[in-house]
Amino acid sequence: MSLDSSTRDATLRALQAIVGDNACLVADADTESYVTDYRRISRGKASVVVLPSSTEQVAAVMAWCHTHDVPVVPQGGNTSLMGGAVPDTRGDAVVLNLSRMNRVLAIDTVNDTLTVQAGVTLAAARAAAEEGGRLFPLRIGSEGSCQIGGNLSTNAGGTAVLRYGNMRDLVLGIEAVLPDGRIYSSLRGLRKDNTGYDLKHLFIGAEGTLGIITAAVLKLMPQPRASAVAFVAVASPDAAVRLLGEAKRLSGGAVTAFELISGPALDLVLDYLGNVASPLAQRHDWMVLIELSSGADAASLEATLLEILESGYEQQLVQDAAIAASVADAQTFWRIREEISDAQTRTGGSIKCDVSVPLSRIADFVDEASRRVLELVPDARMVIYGHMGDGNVHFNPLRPKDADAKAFLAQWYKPVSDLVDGLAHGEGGSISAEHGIGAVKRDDLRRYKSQVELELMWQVKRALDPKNLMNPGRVLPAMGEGG
Ligand code: 2HG
Ligand code: ZN
Repeated sequence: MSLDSSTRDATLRALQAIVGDNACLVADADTESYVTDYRRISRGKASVVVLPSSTEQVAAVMAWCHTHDVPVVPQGGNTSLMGGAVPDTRGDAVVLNLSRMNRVLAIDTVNDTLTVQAGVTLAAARAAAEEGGRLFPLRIGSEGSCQIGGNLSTNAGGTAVLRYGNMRDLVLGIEAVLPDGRIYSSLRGLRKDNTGYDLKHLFIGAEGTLGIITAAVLKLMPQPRASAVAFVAVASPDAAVRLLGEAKRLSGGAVTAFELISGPALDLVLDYLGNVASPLAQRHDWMVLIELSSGADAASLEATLLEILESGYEQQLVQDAAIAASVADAQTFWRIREEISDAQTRTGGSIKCDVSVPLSRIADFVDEASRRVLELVPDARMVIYGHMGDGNVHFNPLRPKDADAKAFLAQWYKPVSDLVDGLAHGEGGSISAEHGIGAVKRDDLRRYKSQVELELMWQVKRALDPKNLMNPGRVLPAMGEGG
């Protein structure tokens, strides 16, 4: 069903009265970037894109949409990889984008908290923390565009989860507008509060299907005094896991990041970056990027890193290593790691599987899944990388160089992702470790969640959003009876 023009006009007029004419977009040229997803895979339609500037405006928009049965798609920086932040093609939904709600509201360096509106970018939140002499530790490649509201709605992870946890672990309270316009708030900055259900967790990771997060109180951490970074060639995924064990043991908890990079992943990103050289003299099948950080001074932290690498050499886990000798070196190592995703997007034809298994199973999983995928598609480039320290890898087989991207995906996307997801599930793992479900993985949930889990998800959904207006068609698979 597409929206008739009188309904659209009525919606536009009502929203303009709430947020002002300039904060409502309808022309195709103006709405294009709000209805197209980050990977340019799905392009939907919106009746209106609305950009409120306060929680009260969000509440008024939601109340109006609720009364008039208009679906709402909440949107932050629109960097989702799963198509969860753009509307479908029906054209009846309002996209509610939070970019204008980008104020840092308060920093409390005694309570170690930062209170922000949802449209503050992750980079801006990190900068505000730094200005106050603190660290906000969430770290993901899209930090310049992604927003705190989206980070919360997807329970974002990234490269520092090993040390600091996911977004869910980094928040003390939120404010959210419910589908009917009521405002829920737990913006109190409490580290202890056992007064019944912790309702904020319903909205975190819900991808905007239960309400819209409009503000949050984030936890701040002490800034580490020093960090030390190494780019290390390892003998195998198993060697990587054992090296991580050594690093944890010898550093006493200073391992901040432990990222796996396969040979083909490094080839791809170096090709994409053009002017950046590999930190290592030779090509290797497997590498890890290790970062330590702590309250120790730089010299002792580097000594610890050396000790870890030496122990790795002795046990034949490590084949070669480059230690960053400067901040610029460390930035280059990290750039190489962080640009792999964009290198894939630009190349086209990559099958993205964002899987996690218990750390104790990850090495076997990577070996087995690689073997099985190569049996199926012998010339696929095995771009495998990511947060090995969390048991989470981006297992993203890429089309052979001379294959057409579209044809490759049409033929192999489903068989390969079903194979990889199935293996991860068989190891007690997850088919979406950190990217969420959105539209892309929605129907797969039916296979990987139990009936009880799916029923509970729908029961929560119906309790909060009985009209099914919030980000409809996302996250929850339709269920035979009553879904
Ligand atoms: C990363 O770790 C991101 O770089 C993106 O989670 C991963 O594009 C991907 O598959
Ligand atoms: Zn990742």
